[in-house]
Amino acid sequence: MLTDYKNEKNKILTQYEKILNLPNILSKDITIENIKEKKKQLEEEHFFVSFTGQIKAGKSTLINALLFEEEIIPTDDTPHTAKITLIKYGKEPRIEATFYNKEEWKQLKSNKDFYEEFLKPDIEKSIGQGLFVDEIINTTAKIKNENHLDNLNDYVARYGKYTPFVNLVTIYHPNEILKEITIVDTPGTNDPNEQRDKVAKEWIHKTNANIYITYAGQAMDKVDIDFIDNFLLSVPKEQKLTVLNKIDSINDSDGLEEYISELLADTQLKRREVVSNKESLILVSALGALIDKMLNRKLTLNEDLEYYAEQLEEKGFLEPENHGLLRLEKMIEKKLIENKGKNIIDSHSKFLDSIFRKRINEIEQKLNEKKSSLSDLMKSKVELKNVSESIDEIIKFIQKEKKKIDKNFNKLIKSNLDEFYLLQHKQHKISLEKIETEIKGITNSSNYQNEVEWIVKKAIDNNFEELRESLRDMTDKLTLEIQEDMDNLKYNLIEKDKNISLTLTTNTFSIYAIELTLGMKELAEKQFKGKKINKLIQKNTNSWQRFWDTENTLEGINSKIMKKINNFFEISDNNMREEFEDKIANHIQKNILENIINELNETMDKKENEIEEYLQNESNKENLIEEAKKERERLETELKSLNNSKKEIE
Ligand SMILES: Nc1nc2c(ncn2[C@@H]2O[C@H](COP(=O)(O)OP(=O)(O)OP(=O)(O)O)[C@@H](O)[C@H]2O)c(=O)[nH]1
Ligand SMILES: [Mg+2]
Repeated sequence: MLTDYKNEKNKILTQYEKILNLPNILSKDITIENIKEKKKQLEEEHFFVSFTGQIKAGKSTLINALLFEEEIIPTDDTPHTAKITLIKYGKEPRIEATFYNKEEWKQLKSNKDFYEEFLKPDIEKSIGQGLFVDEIINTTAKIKNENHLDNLNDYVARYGKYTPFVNLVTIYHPNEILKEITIVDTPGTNDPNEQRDKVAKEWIHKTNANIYITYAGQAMDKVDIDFIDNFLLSVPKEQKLTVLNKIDSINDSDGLEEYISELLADTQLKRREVVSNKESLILVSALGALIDKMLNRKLTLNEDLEYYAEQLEEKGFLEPENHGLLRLEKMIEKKLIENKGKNIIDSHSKFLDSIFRKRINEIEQKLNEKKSSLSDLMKSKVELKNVSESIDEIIKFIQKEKKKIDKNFNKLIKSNLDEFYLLQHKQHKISLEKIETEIKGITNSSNYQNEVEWIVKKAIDNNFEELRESLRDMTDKLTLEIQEDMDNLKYNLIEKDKNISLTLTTNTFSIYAIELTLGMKELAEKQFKGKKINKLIQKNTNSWQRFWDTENTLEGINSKIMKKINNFFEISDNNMREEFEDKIANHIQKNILENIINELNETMDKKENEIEEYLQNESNKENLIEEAKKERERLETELKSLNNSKKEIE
């Protein structure tokens, strides 16, 4: 019955072995220790089958019949099994008792009611037998071994010498079935001792399968129903059996039939799927089975058993077909062990599968990430190329603009100055006409020189005042025009690249223009006091003075001096033109154009650096792309080899 399971188990163990030798099999969630641990779990796998039920149902008797074929674990009319008892495979029979450690003991004693009612009387009995608590309860759990089973009573039975201090008892026994299952005998669950009840119930959850024992005469009363509701409803059908014990206690077979029919008809039980049909209820006489086995082994029966043997023999319950143990054995194998085996095999197969699945998923995920990062890299490489091209374009644009600005400014200056000179010329003409009229009006020859001087000086002053006005107009206009040019440039550049920031301001020129116009007055004085016009008047009027009265040539003298003055104005016009041109052009060149060019150069430098950076990035990107491609190939190979290993192992 176990061969299938064994074959499957060995197959999985070999698979574990192979997997442990595979490179690259470990994923984030599965470590080598996990796999080893799982393998060990399977190697040592035991099915824990717990025997549960009310007190006196016959759990211990049934285990004795099933495993030991003699009375090994204590049974009695009074509640007897006081501790959880594990029965495991061992070459030689022995007992291993684990006592409570200090911490556990303290906790146990902290339940005052339990202590007063159960623990204290038991401890006192133990002390009466010469035991010292401090000797047994230590900081770490103490394990006591006995290399025979004779003194089992001392550990598990009520009033056993060590029983109050025992946490768990393990019996080792050479029965072959124990190689496959570990039996757990539990204290009766309707024990008034709550503490013991709790421990028994906890163990039901730790075990892989459960055999619930109820007994004829009192089967499936409220205690049973409560127990089933609380602990057995969640256990899958394949992992539980229900045993009806003590069938010998019902007098005739008709009575038994009737009793079972009643149980089957019970709606409460039906609803709980505890006994759905005859087969689901295993009928046994544990006592009959035990005695049968003992007699077969030719063991001597004690007085009690001798008494029961007589009665049971009379009723036929020493016959295997009547005491039903064989039926129970078969059911344990067929229903629990085989199913459980399947469950265990399934769970390990699933784990094996998950080892591959997780790793394969991991690699596939990495591969997908690589693929998408690769396509991102490609995309960004194209983007980079676009960016660098657009920067290139900006640089070219700036270079063109630089040339344009230079040319434009010169044109602007020239056209504005031309306009200004035209005005100046007109103004001179007006001044000269005024001078001429006034000179003609001079009647007194003795004061001629002074008069002329005064007239000319006044005209020059006046002239400069007028010129200052038009100079201011001209510079204002020029400022506006330059600013407009620069604003256009700024706008065009920002259109091309939002990150470009330029100041490009004409402020220095507007301030300079005010200075320039203020300086005009000074210039006028310099023109006059610089003695050029002054001397000219003196020199000419001096020699003409002599002819004033005699020749009456005033008209001639006036026209002569006017010619000189005209001439002077023309020369000074030209000088001034040169000076202005120089000053304005110089200032614009130095303070505005240079600034603009500098700013543009800086922007260009920045952009050139950006291009350099992008080019650098681009070559980095190339490298990254190469790396990503290699990694993609590597992952693809790994995936292939993993899939191959998976097929091979299966
Ligand atoms: N007539 C009869 N008596 C049985 C049968 N099985 C067990 N008994 C008796 O029932 C009493 C209790 O049996 P145990 O095996 O100690 O029952 P248990 O379920 O282990 O009880 P606790 O450990 O106290 O929970 C003992 O006196 C047994 O001899 C049976 O099949 N027929
Ligand atoms: Mg018992």
